[in-house]
Amino acid sequence: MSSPNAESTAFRSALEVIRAVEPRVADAIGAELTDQRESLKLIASENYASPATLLAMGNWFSDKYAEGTVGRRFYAGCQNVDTVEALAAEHARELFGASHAYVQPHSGIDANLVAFWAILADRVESPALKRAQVRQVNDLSEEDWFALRRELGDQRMLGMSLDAGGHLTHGFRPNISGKMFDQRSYGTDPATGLIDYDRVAEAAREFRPLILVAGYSAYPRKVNFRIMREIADSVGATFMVDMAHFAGLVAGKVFTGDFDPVPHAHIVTTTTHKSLRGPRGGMVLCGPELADQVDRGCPMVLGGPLPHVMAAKAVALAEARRPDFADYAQRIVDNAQALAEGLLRRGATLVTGGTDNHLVLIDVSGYGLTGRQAEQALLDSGIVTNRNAVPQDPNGAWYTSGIRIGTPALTTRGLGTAEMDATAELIHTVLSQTTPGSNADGTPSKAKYVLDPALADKVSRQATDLLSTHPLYPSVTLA
Ligand code: DSN
Repeated sequence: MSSPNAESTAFRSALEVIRAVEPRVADAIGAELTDQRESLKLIASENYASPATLLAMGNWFSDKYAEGTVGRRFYAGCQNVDTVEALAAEHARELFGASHAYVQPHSGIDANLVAFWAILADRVESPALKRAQVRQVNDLSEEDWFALRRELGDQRMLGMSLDAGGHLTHGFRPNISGKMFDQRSYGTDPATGLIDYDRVAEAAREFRPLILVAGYSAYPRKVNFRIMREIADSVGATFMVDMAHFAGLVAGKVFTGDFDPVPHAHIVTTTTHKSLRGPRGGMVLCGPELADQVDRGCPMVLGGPLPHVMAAKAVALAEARRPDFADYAQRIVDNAQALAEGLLRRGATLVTGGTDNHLVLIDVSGYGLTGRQAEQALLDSGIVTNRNAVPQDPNGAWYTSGIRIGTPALTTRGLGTAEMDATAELIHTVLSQTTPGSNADGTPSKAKYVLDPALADKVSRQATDLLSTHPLYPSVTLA
C-alpha cells in the first residue's frame, strides 16, 4: 500500500501542473471530486477506481500507438506496452480462470463488437470476410464490401429484450449490432419477472440463432449459465455472455458454479469499470478456438489500443485478485439486498420482488410517477440514480416506469447494510412526496413533477450526513 501522503501529493501535483496550462480544466477536475464526494451515487454501472488505477492512466503510455497484439505490433518500440498488456491479460486469465484474455477494447460496446466479429469470422463461411481478416476493412473493394454484407446479412442473434433488462448492444436497432444481425429477444415471465428458461429454449428452437447472448444491464437476478449453454448447444449456437455489470461479482466469487459465465460460455465480454472497479474500458475472455479471431479486434473493429488504460487495467485486475476483493463483492450484494428489503418494507414495488446481484429496479408507477419524474426528484434531493424501463413498460424507453439503483459505488466508500436502510428511507421519502406535474395546457406531463424544495433540501442534507462518515478518497486532500 502506498502512503496516504503519497496519494495526496500525486493528485495535488498533477493539478498544479495542469493548472499552469489551463486552470479551468484543473478546476473542473477538482469540482468533479467534490461532486462525487457529496452525492449519494446509486448508479448501478458506476464505481470509484483506486488512486493507483487512476494514476496509472496519466502518463507517457498515452502517447504510444500499438496496433496489433503483444509481440506482433504494426508499430515499432512497443516493448513497454507489451509488458503492461501481457500483465493485464495474465491477471484477467488468472482472476477469471479463462484460457485467453484480450484487454484492448475501449468500452463494453467495443468488446461486444470484437466478440461478434470473432464469432462471425469463426462460424460463417464468407469468402469476403476471410479476405477482410487480412486487410484493413477500409481496403475492401466495393465488390468485397457488398459481398460481405450479403454473406453476413442473414445471421441471427437471440438476446434478452431491452425492457427485461437486456442491453442495446445485444442486437437492438440504436446500436450497430441491430443492423448487423437479424435479432429476436427473450423476455421475462410477466408473473415473476424472472427468465423463463423453457421459453428461451423454445425461442431458440424456433429462431435457430447463430449467437445466443446472455447478460443484462437491468435484471436484478442471477442467470443460470449452465442452462443457457445447454440451450445454445441444442441449436448449435455460439453462447456469449456480456458480464459487464456483474464482472466484480464473478471476480469476487459471489457468482460461482452455474452462475459463473466463464466455464459455460464460448466467449465472455465485460467492461472493467463497473462492479470490477477498474478504469473505463472493456475486455474479452474466450477459449483457444476463438482466441485468434478475438486478437484481430484491432484493427478489425477497434481504433489503436490505449496503453495507459491497459496499464490501469493491469493495476485494477491485480487489486481484484487480492482476498479483500471477495469481501467487497459479497458486501455489494449484501448491501443491494438490504436496500431492497428497506424499500419493500416501506411499500415500494420492485421488479422480481428483490435482488440477488448488485442492482435493484424500483417500479415507480407504484408511487404514481414515471421514471423521468422520479429520477429528477431524487437528483434534486442529492440522490443520483437513473431511470430505466421495466418489463412491458407502458412509458417506453425515454420516460420509463423504473428507477435502477446499484450498490458497487457506495460499497466502495464503506457504507454497509444499516446505511442502506437509511438510504431506502431517503428514496421512499422523496418518491412518496413527489407528485406528477402538468403541462402548460393542463394535460398530465410525464416529465414534470412537484416536490417541495424544502423537503428536497432536507433529504440532500441527510444524504450528505450519511456520506460524511464514509469519506471518498479520504487520503486525498487537494487544498
Ligand atoms: N451505460 C451502461 C449502464 O449504465 O448500464 C451500460 O452501457
